[in-house]
Amino acid sequence: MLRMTMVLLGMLLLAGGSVSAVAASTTPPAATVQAQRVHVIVIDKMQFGPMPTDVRAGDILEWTNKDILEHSATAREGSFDIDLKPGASARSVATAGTFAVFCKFHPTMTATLVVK
Ligand SMILES: [Cu+2]
Repeated sequence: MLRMTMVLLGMLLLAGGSVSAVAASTTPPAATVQAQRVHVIVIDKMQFGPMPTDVRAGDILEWTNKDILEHSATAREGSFDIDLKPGASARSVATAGTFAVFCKFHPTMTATLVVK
């Protein structure tokens, strides 16, 4: 009976050890976690506001339309096309490249977005 108790105790200890090892391995190392930054781009008075100059791939772009007209943030090569009702905001995830951006409804509204 004592022998059986010792075996069970040993199994419990092994189980406990493996559980804590799993928990430790699922915690990502701090160095691999990179902050996802948010860049706000304001559309106002029929113009795209200043484009952020420090956007990295994976960052969030938040497009905000302050006008009383509907606008869009549309990439000329087609990689994104975001409709923005008056007063609306929408988010997209930046991908690397240089993008000619325009508004579908007012094609004279243009901007250049650079993502590193
Ligand atoms: Cu527009």
